[in-house]
Amino acid sequence: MSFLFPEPDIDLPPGTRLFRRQLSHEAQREILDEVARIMEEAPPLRLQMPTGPHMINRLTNCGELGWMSDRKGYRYEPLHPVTGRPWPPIPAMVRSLAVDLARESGFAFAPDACLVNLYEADGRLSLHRDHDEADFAWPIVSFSFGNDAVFQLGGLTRSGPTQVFTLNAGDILVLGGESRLRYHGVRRIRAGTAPFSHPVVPENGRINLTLRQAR
Ligand code: MD6
Ligand code: FE
Repeated sequence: MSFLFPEPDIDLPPGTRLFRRQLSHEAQREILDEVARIMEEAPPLRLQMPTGPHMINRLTNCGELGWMSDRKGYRYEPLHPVTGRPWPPIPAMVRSLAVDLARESGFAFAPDACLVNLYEADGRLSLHRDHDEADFAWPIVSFSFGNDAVFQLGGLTRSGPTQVFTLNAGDILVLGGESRLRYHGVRRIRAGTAPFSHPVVPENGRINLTLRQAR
């Protein structure tokens, strides 16, 4: 397949690849239609963190495994905690694009989990590392929809220097190799920046899909 914008427009550390505006509006709409079906089958949840408070953003999952959090900790589970049903499959187009862009970035990848993050207008995600997966040789590939996110990419320690850049609708971000365990987060959502509206994207909000290989 061909990549529309293979060169990053900012300096990124090794292992981080940003494929800007990789998805056409038509492709974004198709994927958001799939997200609507996923949300019907696997209703979004506002999860509790192991430390007690609830997360700001609601989330759901698709794939064989779904990322979960409650008082018992962070983990991957094969069943939705409320419906008891398996998570719906990862949309084929999303999965194959993620595998292709991971390979293009130098990483073998067989995603079995996809986290769907739903940001309202005041949504954000504090600085974190994704470290509940079995092998950090596998990258994480993330897709952005709706309004822009002000994304923060930090270092390998929480206090390391951070770089701030925008994730636009249609952008695909790969964190692998020496960037796999970099701290990162979403500072805020920029209202009024979505390229189009879609019933599944919250007003002035954003949707993010992150594909992982958990096992
Ligand atoms: C987000 N992304 O973009 C949150 N994690 O809403 C992530 O937490 C993330 O974009 C691992 C790898 C890429 C990511
Ligand atoms: Fe993350």
